[in-house]
Amino acid sequence: MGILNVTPDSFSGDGLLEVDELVNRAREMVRDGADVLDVGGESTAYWRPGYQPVPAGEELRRVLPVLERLRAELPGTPISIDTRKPEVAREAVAAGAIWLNDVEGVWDDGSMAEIAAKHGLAFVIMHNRHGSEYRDLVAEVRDELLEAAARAEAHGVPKEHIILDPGLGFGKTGEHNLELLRRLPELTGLGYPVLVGPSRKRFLGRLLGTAEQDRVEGTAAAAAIAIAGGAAAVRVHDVRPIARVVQVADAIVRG
Ligand code: HH2
Repeated sequence: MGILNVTPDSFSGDGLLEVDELVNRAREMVRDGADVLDVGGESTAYWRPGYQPVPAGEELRRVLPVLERLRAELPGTPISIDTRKPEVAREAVAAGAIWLNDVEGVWDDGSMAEIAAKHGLAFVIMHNRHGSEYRDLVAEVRDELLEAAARAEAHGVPKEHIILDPGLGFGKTGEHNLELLRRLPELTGLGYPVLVGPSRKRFLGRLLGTAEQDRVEGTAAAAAIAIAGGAAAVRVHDVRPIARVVQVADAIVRG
């Protein structure tokens, strides 16, 4: 999954607001091996102190022109909308998105699941938590993901449309992220495909002492371990190198 951030403030420094540049980046990602493109109009930095939230209208002004161009110019590539707002999800679907990626999916009250059910979308439920206190990290992440999946199914999302994501960096310390990657088989064995998003994240920067744009090798290590741990997909900024890493890791592990 290639990341297309239509934002001025994404943590990784890759955000763009210019539609032509985003479409060119999307083409390149598809050429380099991305199977899905994830378009987001609000940085998940929204939980940081002092962050100015992006109203739905502004988020839509950012993402709709990109979605429309991608639908016209890359018709064979599934497009995902990365949003936590139902009103954005609805319009994004009308503009061609067929995946719904909700970083607050684990807290969904049914509004997102109903949109996913009504339109037959793939629904990514990401784990998230305020604070990073756990008694038993992997068990709690697993149980909260399974509860959210059951709620989505109760709202009509077919089981085979649900994808789970441990939410690296969301209510997790660096150590938590490493443990989730190390113990990923405990999540990938639950009967749902698992998506993992390690790309350029701070836990890699802490280990390597490098800035966001200099974390591709760290992302590669995490992506290979995720694939070896049974992940079905990884969400990344640097598609060209990581698609190659994933291809080889997959061939080694799955034959
Ligand atoms: N991480 C980010 C955003 N969305 N979605 C899923 N399913 N999994 C993730 O790990 C995930 C996500 C944060 O990364 P990015 O989009 O690069 O940054 P920002 O939110 O600052 O734009």
